[in-house]
Amino acid sequence: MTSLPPGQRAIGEFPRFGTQIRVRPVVPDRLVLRVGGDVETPCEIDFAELAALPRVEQLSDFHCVVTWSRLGLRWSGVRFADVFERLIASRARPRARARYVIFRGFDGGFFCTLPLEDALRPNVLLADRLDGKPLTLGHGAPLRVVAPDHYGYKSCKHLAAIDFGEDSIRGVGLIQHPRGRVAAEERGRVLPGWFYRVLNSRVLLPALLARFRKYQDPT
Ligand SMILES: Nc1nc2c(c(=O)[nH]1)N[C@H]1C(S)=C(S)[C@@H](COP(=O)(O)O)O[C@H]1N2
Ligand SMILES: [Mo]
Repeated sequence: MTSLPPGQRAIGEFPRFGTQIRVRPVVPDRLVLRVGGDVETPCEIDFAELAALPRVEQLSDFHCVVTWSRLGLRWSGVRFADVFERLIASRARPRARARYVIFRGFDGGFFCTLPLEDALRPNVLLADRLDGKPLTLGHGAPLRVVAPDHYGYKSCKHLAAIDFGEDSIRGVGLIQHPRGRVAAEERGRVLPGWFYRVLNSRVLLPALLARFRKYQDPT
């Protein structure tokens, strides 16, 4: 929380952002997480079961790959590690070769991958509150991933499903880095971090921030 990671700049606001700008997320009637992919038993986790896990509150910074950062957000929710260990591991039984988690949102097919090892870090949350209030639709209601050590595109909003698999499932194609750690500037697949840094900050940042400021409320 003290200094910014390489190539990032702090902004005062926390804008709604992402790839699904034009999609109006529709919250499903039944609040469940579907668990599937390379598992022994695909299953569902009811949101009520999440509510029985220990609640945590966490202050963390948020770093979007296009180079804006928002410092000191106060999230609350449950740890993904608790969800995995207490609900997913015994019920779904992911296969040992499935080293990646794929998080899927219900806004038009958004998904992202994280190595399971990274997703199990204690600061990776499934959050339902931000700065003391229920998550807004713009910021990923009813439940979103928060992975502060990874670029924002790993923090899947509107979480609907958790699949297990391999890195061959490639998120946003060429763009998404399989790991996406901020400290290592793993901004994108194939090209080095500095290349995406320059491209993103000069081209994507101004264009996307301007557009998203118009679409803060997706309702
Ligand atoms: N479901 C979903 N999750 C998503 C996105 C999205 O478009 N859809 N965009 C990602 C990107 S690129 C960023 S920077 C953050 C933005 O989160 P925010 O809108 O709460 O600022 O969400 C990430 N998670
Ligand atoms: Mo982002």
